[in-house]
Amino acid sequence: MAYDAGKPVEAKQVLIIGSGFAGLGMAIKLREAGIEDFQILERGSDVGGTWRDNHYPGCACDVQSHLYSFSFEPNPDWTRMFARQPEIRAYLEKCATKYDLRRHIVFGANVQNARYDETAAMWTVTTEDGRSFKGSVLVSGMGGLSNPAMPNVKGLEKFKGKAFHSAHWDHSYDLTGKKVAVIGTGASAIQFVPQLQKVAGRVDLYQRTAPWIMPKPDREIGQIERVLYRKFPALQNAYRTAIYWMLESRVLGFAVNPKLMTMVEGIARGHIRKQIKDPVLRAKVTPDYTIGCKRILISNDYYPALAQDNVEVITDNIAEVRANSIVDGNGVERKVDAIIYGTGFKAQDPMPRGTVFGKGGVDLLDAWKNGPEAYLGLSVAGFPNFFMLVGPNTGLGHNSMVFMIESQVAYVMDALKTMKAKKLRAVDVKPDAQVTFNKGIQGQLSKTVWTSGCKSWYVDANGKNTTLWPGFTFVYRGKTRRFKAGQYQLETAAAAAAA
Ligand code: N01
Repeated sequence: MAYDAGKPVEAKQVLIIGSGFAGLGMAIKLREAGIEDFQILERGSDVGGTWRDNHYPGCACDVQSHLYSFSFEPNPDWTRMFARQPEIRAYLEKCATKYDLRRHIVFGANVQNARYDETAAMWTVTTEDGRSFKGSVLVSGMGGLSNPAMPNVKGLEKFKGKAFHSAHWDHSYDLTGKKVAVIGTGASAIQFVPQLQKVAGRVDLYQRTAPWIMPKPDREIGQIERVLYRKFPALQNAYRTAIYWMLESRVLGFAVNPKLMTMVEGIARGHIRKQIKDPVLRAKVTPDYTIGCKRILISNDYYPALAQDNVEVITDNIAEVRANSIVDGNGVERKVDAIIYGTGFKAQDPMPRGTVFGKGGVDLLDAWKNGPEAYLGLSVAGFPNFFMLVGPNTGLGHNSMVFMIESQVAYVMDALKTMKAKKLRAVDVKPDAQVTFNKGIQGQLSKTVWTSGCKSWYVDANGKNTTLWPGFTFVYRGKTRRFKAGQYQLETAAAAAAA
């Protein structure tokens, strides 16, 4: 969408930040409801969010694509059970085109801050390049994992070779024959290390904590199967439903009875035994915490890659990075041409201080002194007309985030409907509703495998889990089906006019 700097800012009914699954899903439902008065602010130059930004070799989804897609927009053309990044990105681009969303998107709009004006009941969003946008309702579709985290390692800035984060993969740098250090062994690293191993001269893989890895039930989806899905959408839908329930059943182990994880751990141990023969390497890659405490990963090619001669798994901490080498905790120095950070994202700090200001100019981070929290993961007291998609405690370790996003979008849609019907100009969740909701969440979380004693990005420095939904996703769907007007302070347009 063209932006005319000379034009006065026109207030929209809804401003959306981000055009990944969340932002696009929100926009599609707005258009379906006949609401055209909205704008999407996107920092990149195209849609896709995390699936546009992450394009490292081997990048793929670890949730089956029949389920990791919008329920209202099935894709019979998925070529694999677990689609790879280019296909998922293309799917999102196709959604943007099909639902004619691009004319609502302002690309290159990197949000610097958003401020709520109580007098006007209006959000003003300012972008890094000084532009302003206004909207009565602000929907954040920024995602929980969009800002890369860098490791805190001595001497990092002294490194003279090539260095990049997996979320900013530099494809122009030829890794062929190079000595490459990889820091981190999370979901991203286990996908790119097998690709890297094939071309690099040597890979030094710095592992701080071994991840639990299960076999990946991936396969190609052949032409005939795809034709069948196209001809009989009910077939694909039935498959989607079956996958949903299969994944949902995993909550029983994660959150209901963590003892059930012992069986899962057995499968993961078998996976190591089958794919790695060297007992020393086996010992290095075998985790020492309950499976599920950190995100369970899936891969068929990671362990075989580690077993190759040009890969070394280093479990000693990194003591120091020098101009052309890395020194480990044992004092061993290894020369490297490049460092790739597979060190994940700032999941605990979804946004920096100075980004969102609510009533009275309060910074969201000051409202979150005890860590991020929101009512239903969507609304924060003191931040009227602000809805967070993929907000606090709505992440998943067991099922498709797209399911959660669709639940949240439905809630926001019902909020807009309610606001219109009751002629409300502002809705602000009541502080006690937020407190009660979060007490319940934290109570449930305390009994789950995620608090069984490991260190993960699910929990903050104080051991509080601010990222995951503690149970069944259908329970969340039920809670978000209707906007809970009774839990909000409602400000009518008439009362505001009379004041
Ligand atoms: O990041 P991570 P990621 N020294 O946080 C290590 C999603 N995702 O980018 O475990 C040494 O999982 C850190 O070590 P430790 C998915 O939700 C989805 O891989 O903290 N190591 C860990 O090994 C996923 O969970 C898909 O001890 C350091 C690694 O870096 C999330 O994104 C695909 C270190 C970070 O792992 C993040 O995944 C990919 C240090 N100083 C990602 N600091 C799908 O398929 C950190 N580490 C949908």
